[in-house]
Amino acid sequence: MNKFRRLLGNQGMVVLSKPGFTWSKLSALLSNTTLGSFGISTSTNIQCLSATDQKKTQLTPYNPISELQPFVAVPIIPEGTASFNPAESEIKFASKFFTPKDESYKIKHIKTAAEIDKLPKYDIPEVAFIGRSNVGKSSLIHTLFSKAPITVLRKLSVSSKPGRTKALQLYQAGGAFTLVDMPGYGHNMPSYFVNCVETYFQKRTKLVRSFILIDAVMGITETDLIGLQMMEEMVIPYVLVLTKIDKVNRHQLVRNLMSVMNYRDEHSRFCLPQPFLVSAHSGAGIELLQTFIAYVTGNMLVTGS
Ligand SMILES: Nc1nc2c(ncn2[C@@H]2O[C@H](COP(=O)(O)OP(=O)(O)OP(=O)(O)O)[C@@H](O)[C@H]2O)c(=O)[nH]1
Ligand SMILES: [Mg+2]
Repeated sequence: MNKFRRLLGNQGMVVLSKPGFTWSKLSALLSNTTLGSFGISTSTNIQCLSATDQKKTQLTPYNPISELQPFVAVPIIPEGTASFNPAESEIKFASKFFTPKDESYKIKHIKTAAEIDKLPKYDIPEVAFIGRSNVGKSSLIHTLFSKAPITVLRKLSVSSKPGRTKALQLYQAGGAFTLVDMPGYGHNMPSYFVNCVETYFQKRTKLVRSFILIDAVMGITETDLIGLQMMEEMVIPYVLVLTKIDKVNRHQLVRNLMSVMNYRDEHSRFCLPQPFLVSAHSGAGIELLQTFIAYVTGNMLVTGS
């Protein structure tokens, strides 16, 4: 039976031990051929900050986690693990990858496809956004690319009704990377969804990281386990992103973030310890996520704090 279908019928969680994590361990793990195509891109066009850019400026409170940590008894990013904490100049630099310049660097929608064989073959790193229907995948990409031309943004259709995105949608930023918007799982899932998404993760060689979106209003639900267990079973490194943080008060956010941290600590092996908190509406956490995408796709180095 297809793995995804099996997961849909199996809401029990697989308990896996969590190894100690550091950025260097992750890089080593990712450069290991056993994970091959899911590693950090080895592209040679990594860009470095200029000498002026490199002058570290003070970090700004751009990361919603720093504002939340004082209200959470345990460290949100586990002790002994490095946090992704870029300097302000690095964040500014990363935003350029999400901004069209001229003919040489455009943000464009390049493909709609429900079958993996129809996707373009190229040497550009991809990151994929997955999550249950209505969690905010298309909205998040829309905000990441808010400076893209309106024709591109219109393609990123958003709806309060679940099941809006019906196929893989590829958005490319220059030759730097491609963001993949996926159909959501759960309510109204189209019949071809299982093959389309599962085959993508099995075969897409340029995928460097997956972002699993979790609704901050709800915390981790049974439907979210579909994607989470798929990543664990397929040995795909992924990052947890809490969406819609503008919709919750601090108390709810802490409670639902704890559900994400509990899942991470007890059931995940391939999840980055640091969750990202974002709002596609207020823009909170967006610049940090842009910087992480530019970094993980091998387009810039981040030395941070
Ligand atoms: N308040 C708030 N609402 C959001 C946010 N992100 C998305 N939404 C709303 O959530 C609903 C679903 O958003 P989509 O981006 O279409 O969700 P999706 O995950 O792409 O959904 P499917 O394509 O159906 O899988 C829309 O009504 C959005 O306006 C956010 O950060 N804050
Ligand atoms: Mg969508």
